[in-house]
Amino acid sequence: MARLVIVSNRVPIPKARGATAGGLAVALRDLLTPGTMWFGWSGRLSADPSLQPAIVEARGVTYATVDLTAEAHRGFYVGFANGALWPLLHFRLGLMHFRREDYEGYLAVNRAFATSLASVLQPDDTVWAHDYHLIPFARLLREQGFNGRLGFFLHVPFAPPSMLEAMPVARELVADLCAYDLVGFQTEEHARDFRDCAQRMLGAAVEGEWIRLNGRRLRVFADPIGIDAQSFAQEAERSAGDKLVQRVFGSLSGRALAIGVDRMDYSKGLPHRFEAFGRLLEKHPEHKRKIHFLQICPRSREEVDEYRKLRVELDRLAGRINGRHSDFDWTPLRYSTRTAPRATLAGLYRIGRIGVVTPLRDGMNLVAKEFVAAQSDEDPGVLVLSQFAGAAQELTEALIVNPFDPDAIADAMNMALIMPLSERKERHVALKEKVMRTTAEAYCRRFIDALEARPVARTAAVAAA
Ligand code: GDG
Repeated sequence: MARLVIVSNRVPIPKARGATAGGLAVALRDLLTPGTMWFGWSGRLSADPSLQPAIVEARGVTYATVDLTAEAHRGFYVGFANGALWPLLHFRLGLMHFRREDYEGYLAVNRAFATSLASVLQPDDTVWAHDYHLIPFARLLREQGFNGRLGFFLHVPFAPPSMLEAMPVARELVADLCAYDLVGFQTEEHARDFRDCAQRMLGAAVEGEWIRLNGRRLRVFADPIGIDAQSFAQEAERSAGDKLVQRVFGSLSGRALAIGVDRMDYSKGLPHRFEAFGRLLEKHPEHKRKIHFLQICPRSREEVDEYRKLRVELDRLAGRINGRHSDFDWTPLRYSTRTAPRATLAGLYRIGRIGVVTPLRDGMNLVAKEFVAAQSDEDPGVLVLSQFAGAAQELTEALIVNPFDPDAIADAMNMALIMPLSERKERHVALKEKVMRTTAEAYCRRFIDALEARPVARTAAVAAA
């Protein structure tokens, strides 16, 4: 059987120090069977990195990584990927800082990755690249002589042509994505936006899910990501009894817990959410002293200016809300920038009466699915979910809100607090059924099956191997 090679910006080598709380490692866990390779950046900066990847074997999986220079990392990761592409794809044109030299750096790192991977690739390998860091990767790997199957999945949203055109190299990016054999998006809306871009910017022909361009055909489809719902539900049930979770439970003294869990990122709508919680206490003073809001938001990408500014803003907002509403023995908003262990997180969701997931724009949002999976069937909490999270396409029984409207979020939180048990159960049964069905395993299987359905036309060896 052909080997699967996963490519992503960061490689989560087991037990690596400083592993981040990102969703990718969790989502792809099922693919990490013996024989698989995972290739990408080591997370290390060095002055003169070798293109020969460093190899670590763990449980039959090969982790192949390369270092980057500080300068390459700055242009590729801080500058172009997170300073230009991320804001663009999250509809934040005002935060998009495009610099041509960053784009050149982005291409250079993709080229270095392609050269490096080609040196360890076999001709019949199947390559699956992940996310906006690797848009030009397929074209550059093809230039190295690789003719095997190449798939790409975008974890974040895509933009319609009118928005994407603000990016000076939009055409190049769309053309580069067309060099893959299969391109997956979180929702049909994002897939359609991409097909529209290919049609409008490149004159590609679109037939259903297929794009025809320069004599090639590629498939562009929606493959919503999920979680390992069964094991997460078990983890939540187990962890609800953990010491730390019990300490939090005890500290509630019978009050309801509203919980939010997000990387500290401006796409997650945290200031609006804090504002909404303040509004809830103003508009519905009957909930005062009866609710605690816990926001867990591990710090993220602090090398990018906007993320540092967000932290300052959240500190200010949390101080204002607590200053205005707290009592000597009640602090309404608790907010922690520490990363919680996964088991603790699962237990905290389970004791949550409301899960507040209100990103301004999000590819999917796994927290919404985790919150649902963690609930008890007898006394389930209520999910308040942004209409602009990909998850809202599936989780329609949540209380769906416009995340730009703090009053609407406050009203939904009020509704969640007063919702009768029978309605909470009814919504939960429907949501849980979906989360249990659209798992990470189903997501991976759909993508790999679609990729392997593509015939390998040419069998030329990898030139650089
Ligand atoms: C991108 C897309 C898409 C968070 N804090 C802690 C912690 N987390 C975990 C959550 C969840 C994951 O991180 C975050 O996943 P999200 O989906 O919510 O968001 P992104 O990181 O922005 O992920 C997103 C995703 O890719 C997958 O395709 O859904 O739209 O933006 O699993 O639980 N985990 C632990 N401690 C924390 O403090 N252990």
